[in-house]
This record gives sequence, structure tokens and C-alpha cells, in this order.
Amino acid sequence: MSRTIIVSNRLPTKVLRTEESLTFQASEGGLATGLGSIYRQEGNVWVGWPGLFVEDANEEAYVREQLRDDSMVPVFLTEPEIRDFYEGFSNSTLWPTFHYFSQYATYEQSHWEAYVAVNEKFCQAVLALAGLEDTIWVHDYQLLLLPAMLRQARPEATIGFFLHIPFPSYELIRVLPWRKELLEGMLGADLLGFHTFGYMRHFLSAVSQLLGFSSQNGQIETGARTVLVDAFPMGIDYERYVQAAASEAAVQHEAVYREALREVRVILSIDRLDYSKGIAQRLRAFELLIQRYPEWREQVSLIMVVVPSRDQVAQYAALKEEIDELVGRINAQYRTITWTPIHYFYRSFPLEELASLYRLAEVALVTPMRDGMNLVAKEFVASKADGRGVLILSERAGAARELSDALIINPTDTGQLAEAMHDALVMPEDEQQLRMGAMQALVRQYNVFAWAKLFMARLAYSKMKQHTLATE
Ligand code: GDG
Repeated sequence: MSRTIIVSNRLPTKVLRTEESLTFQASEGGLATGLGSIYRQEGNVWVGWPGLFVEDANEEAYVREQLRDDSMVPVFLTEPEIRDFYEGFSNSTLWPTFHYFSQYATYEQSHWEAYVAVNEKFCQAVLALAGLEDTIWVHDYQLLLLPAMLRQARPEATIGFFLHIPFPSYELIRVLPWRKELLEGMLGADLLGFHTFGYMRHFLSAVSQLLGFSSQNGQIETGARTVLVDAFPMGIDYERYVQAAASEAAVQHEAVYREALREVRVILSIDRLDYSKGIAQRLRAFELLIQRYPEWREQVSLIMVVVPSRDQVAQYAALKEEIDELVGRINAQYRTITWTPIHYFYRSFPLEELASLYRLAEVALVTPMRDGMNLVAKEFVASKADGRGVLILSERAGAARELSDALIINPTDTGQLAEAMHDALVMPEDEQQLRMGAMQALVRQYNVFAWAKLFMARLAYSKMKQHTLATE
């Protein structure tokens, strides 16, 4: 039987070390939540790092066995590998470059070498597992070299690749010392997927300018092979969020929060800690709102959840400090005995509590500087059963291409953002329902299952086409 082997840097489960034992916990992040619902079907397997440094061969065997029962195969990485491959090349070179923060990028040869070595390690893990009939689906920027490595070992393999972050303009890609190798690595796939046509166009342009390969209708001719490129906007497990929001637990949490907040209306913001998410700019915009419209003081609070992430990378630690300071200053300046302007949480919440926050909020602020897609925007939409609520969405999130009924803003324009918050707070209910209803129909239909199905169908088609061409 042919299976799908999903490969990503992280497994959808992370293994944590407590004093006496190891515990297994679902990981956060868009990829884990999105694909988590589908990989268990039809004997599929997920290959990735379990988030733990194992101490010895016994522990390694134990983790491997525990994960096997849940269709996962771990790739064990060492501390120097995580430092140089993950925190180094992935998160200090590729992530800033691909999110248009080149000024934060570092270019270390040793990080590059670790990146090559870890991609090779993943390649060996997949080859040990994959049968000739299996489909291999590689995910994201940590594994850009893997498609070509797999292709070299298995010229006939069916390989898909999906990039979850933006693909930037050629002008950013050309800065990277290893730009050609990275593009060649990706071109080992049969099908390359991006969230939007914009990212796809940037990729085609980079391939043409750096490698000289032309393309037509999303087909790149490399000389040896044809590679298909297309846009597949990722969706969410819609029903899961509908159900979570309707659950007894979510309703109860909401009631408790509501009582504590009394009549105060809620604007919500949820992200991983990341400079690409525009968190500091959002805080400044909220301050501007209560400066320009003092009537909202004591009437509106911002609930801001920031999920700890990558705090070993210098910029993330600095951002955390900036956010702490901004929240402290704004709260100290405007708070009253009975009102807190910003309720700030630096931790993650269980799904039901997250759902209760989506229920509670009248306005969601999703205002990244750059974001491949942004699933929080879609989850908020799915959670609003009564159709009320307003989404404020950055034009530079992939989701803005689909959710055009949100209030679309430029996240660097603090004034525009403050006005959008005001507009959202005074928006008539029928307009809210009209906009929300249109977005719900779209998010419900193009859910994560539709996304995966479309990608897989297109991958099968690309393979069939190549086969036909080869036998003609
Ligand atoms: C990358 C791209 C792209 C957040 N806080 C909690 C929590 N979350 C969950 C959300 C959502 C996920 O984490 C975050 O997904 P995003 O899409 O917003 O962002 P990234 O993690 O940066 O993901 C992004 C995505 O990949 C998929 O392609 O959309 O552009 O950057 O699902 O709900 N979950 C729980 N508690 C929290 O406190 N349980």
C-alpha cells in the first residue's frame, strides 16, 4: 500500500523531560495544528524532531517506541545541531530573510554546514522508511535542501514540498551566499506549493534570475525534469474550532472571564513571540486608540497572548523585553483601579481556553509585518458561531488574499490601525454578520483537508504527467 510520509522539522508531538519521566505533549504552531488532524489517516507517517535531546540509546529507543504507536518517526538532533541548524541557519538566516527582515540575518558558514548536515540526516531517516510507491511530502524552510537530496537517492520518487512562510522578492534572496544551492534543493521536488500566487511568482522570478530556468504556466523546465509550482492557501480544521468554541469548557471559561471583566469589551491578539508578527506596533496602535478616543478608556481592553518561542535567538529576547516594557508603560499610564488596558499573557493556553478567548473577543487583531498565511485569523472566524465579531487583518498576511471581508490594514500605519479598531468597535451588527458570514463560508470550504487533498491530487497529476512525457 502506498503511504504519505510527512517530513517537517518538528513532530506534532513534543517530548518534555520532567524530573522523573518523559511526557508527550501536542506542539503549538500552525503546521502542527494544521496537519495534526490528517496525518494519522491511511497508515501515513510523520518524520521530525521530537524536541528533546536524548541522553542515551535506551532513552532513544523508548521515545522511538512511544512515538511509533502514534505513527511518528523521530529524527534525533544534538544540541550543537539545534544551535547551528535550527537557531542558526533556519531562524537567524532564512526566517528573517524570508520575512523581509534582512537586517536581522546572519551569514555563518558553520550554520550553513550544519543546515546541510541536518537535511542529510533527515534524508537518511526518510530513505530508511520510504518504499518506492510512497509519496514524500516535505514541509517548510528548515528542509529546503531535502527534496534534491531525496531526488538524488531516488530519482523516481514522488516528492512534494510546501513552504509555510512567505517566499520573498528576488532582491532578498539574492543577498544569501547560498542562494543557488537553496533553490536547487527545492527543485528536487515534483510539486512546490506556496500559500499565495505572490510568493509563487517571487519564486519563479528567483529561479529564472539565479538559475536561468524559464517557466510557463507554473511549470519550470530544469533541463532534466519538469517541476510544477502552484498556490495552495492553507486552511484550518474548521469543525474542530467550531466544536471547541461550542464546548462546555469554553462556555464556562468565557463566563468566568466575562464576570471578571464586567462590561469591558475585548480586543484579542494571539501570536507566537516573533518580530514578523508586529506585536510592538499593535501595542502602539492600541495606545493611540485610547489617546485619540478617550471614550474607549474603561470600555475596552486588549487581551494579548504571546506564546514563548525561540527565546534563545537574540532578536526574540530583545523583542520580549520591548513588549514587556511597552505593556508596563501603557498600563501604568492609563490604568484605573477598575480597568486594565492590556491583559498580557506570556504563555500558551489549552485549546478550550483559546476558544473561550475567541468567543469573548469582539475584535481580533491579526496584524503581522509579514506572515505566510496566519491561521489565527481563520480560527477566530470559525469560532464566531453567532456571526458577530470583526477581524482586523494585515495586508501582508497570506490570509488577506482570501479574507477580503476583514478590515484590511497596513500594519506599519499605526494611525490606520487605531482607526480600524475604532471602526470595528462601532460597526453595526448586520455589517459584522455580513462580513463574518462571507469569511466563514470560505474558511469552512477551503479547510485543511481540502488543502491537503488538493496538494496531493496535484502531486499525483504532476507525476503522471512526467511519466507520460518520459514514455512518449
Ligand atoms: C507558520 C507560518 C502559517 C497560538 N497560541 C496558542 C495556540 N496557538 C496556535 C494557533 C494557531 C497556531 O498556533 C499559530 O499559527 P500561525 O499560522 O498563526 O503562525 P506560525 O506558528 O508562525 O505558523 C504561518 C503557518 O505556518 C501554517 O502554514 O500560517 O504564516 O508563520 O493554530 O491557534 N494554540 C494553543 N494555545 C495557545 O496559546 N492551543
